[in-house]
Amino acid sequence: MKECILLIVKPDGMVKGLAGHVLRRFEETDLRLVGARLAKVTRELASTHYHHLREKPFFEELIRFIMGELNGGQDTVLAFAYTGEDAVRKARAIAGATNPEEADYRSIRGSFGRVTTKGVFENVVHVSSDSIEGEREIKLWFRPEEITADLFPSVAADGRREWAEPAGPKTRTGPWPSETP
Ligand code: DAT
Ligand code: MG
Repeated sequence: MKECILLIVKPDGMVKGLAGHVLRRFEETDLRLVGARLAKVTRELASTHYHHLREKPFFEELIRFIMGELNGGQDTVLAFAYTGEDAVRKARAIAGATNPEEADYRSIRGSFGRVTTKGVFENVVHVSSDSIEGEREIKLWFRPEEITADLFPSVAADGRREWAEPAGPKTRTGPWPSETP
């Protein structure tokens, strides 16, 4: 099945100089690159991106990590959108398991990730967990004009384009933070 995923080179990957390596690994697949952006990670973007983990004990550290606060204030990350057959399985195989200590040592996380003494997984890359999350995340990180393929419907609004269904499929995992009372 054709799927879409968001790939992020996280702050630890950026400071370790791994952006080129990550891109190279993805270039070796048959996945099609349809979006690329250097993005500043604000608290709002971070907590919306990880909203499904907001009840977890490690949530605050995770937000600080993706904002670059644990990596010398590295607050920009590289975000890429890919599409292709079986994209989630292919991309997550390159990334490796969530916990770098459990990841295959040939994967990016297994090769370059680490678990800090505070228990934060500095795991170099983010890859969407499934195609529903892939759609939600690409719409969160990219505007329609920044995506070079016709992935999802968009509408004209105030002279620019916006995603027709910005929150993605209705089956998304839980409400947005702004919907929480
Ligand atoms: P993945 O990034 O593999 O999709 P996830 O969506 O479950 O994994 O979690 C998002 C991130 O949160 C993950 O990359 C690292 C962090 N994380 C997840 N579980 C954790 C745990 N038990 N302890 C510390 N960090 C964790
Ligand atoms: Mg995930």
